[in-house]
Amino acid sequence: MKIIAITRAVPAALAECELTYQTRVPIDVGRARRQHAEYQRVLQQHGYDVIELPEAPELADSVFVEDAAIVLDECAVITRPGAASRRPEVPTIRAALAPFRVLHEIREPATLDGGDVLILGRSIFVGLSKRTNRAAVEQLREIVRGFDYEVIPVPIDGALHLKSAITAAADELVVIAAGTVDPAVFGKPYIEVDAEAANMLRLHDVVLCPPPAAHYIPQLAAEGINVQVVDNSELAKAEGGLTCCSLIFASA
Ligand code: CIR
Repeated sequence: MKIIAITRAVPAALAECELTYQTRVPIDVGRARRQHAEYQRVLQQHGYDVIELPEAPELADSVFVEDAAIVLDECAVITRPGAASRRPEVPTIRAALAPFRVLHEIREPATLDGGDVLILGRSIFVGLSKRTNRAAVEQLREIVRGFDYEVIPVPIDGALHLKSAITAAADELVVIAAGTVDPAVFGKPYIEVDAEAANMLRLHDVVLCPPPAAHYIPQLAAEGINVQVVDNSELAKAEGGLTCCSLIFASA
């Protein structure tokens, strides 16, 4: 079995990205591209088959492929991103996933960003952010009916996406940006961290974390979690985290 990681090249228009909570600061696109190449290299180093989609130069947020789809073992759900500027990203993601999964679609009036969807076992948590609404929760519930998932809406506060604020660092440990969500929702042991440290990418053998999370490494190591720091500082200026830059799934 292969594990695929779909990514997309960093676009020339990155500096015109959507921003919700952060202030716009200059972004060095060249540096963002080098960091993104390193991110892809790390995925390959851990055995993932990286498929890089061609650059969409004018779609400023198109490197954040996570938001355009949710990939489950049983199917994939093509989203309708909450920011209208991001909807043109969807057709190429749909085409990229078509060889791998039966596809379903989130439709108007629903809006959903993949970054709001956290899957823990058979639970699909959906962040009710500025990008994702209750209609999306209902549509997702209907799509996965029959696959034995529970779809659970989660109010979030002060974070762009649910996964900006929460990472499942292990089956039994969630990492939460303090004050963003009610930890009780997940029914798991948790640790609270600074907002910029909470988005980590759990691979099968390691958890990739951004530089601001480095000082939590001893705490994570004490839980038996192997951590690797990956510098995504330029894309972080566009409010992107490590999960946002890939769609990871198993393929036959
Ligand atoms: C946006 O606001 O849509 C982008 N600038 C950042 C998207 C990051 N994606 C994610 O957290 N899943």
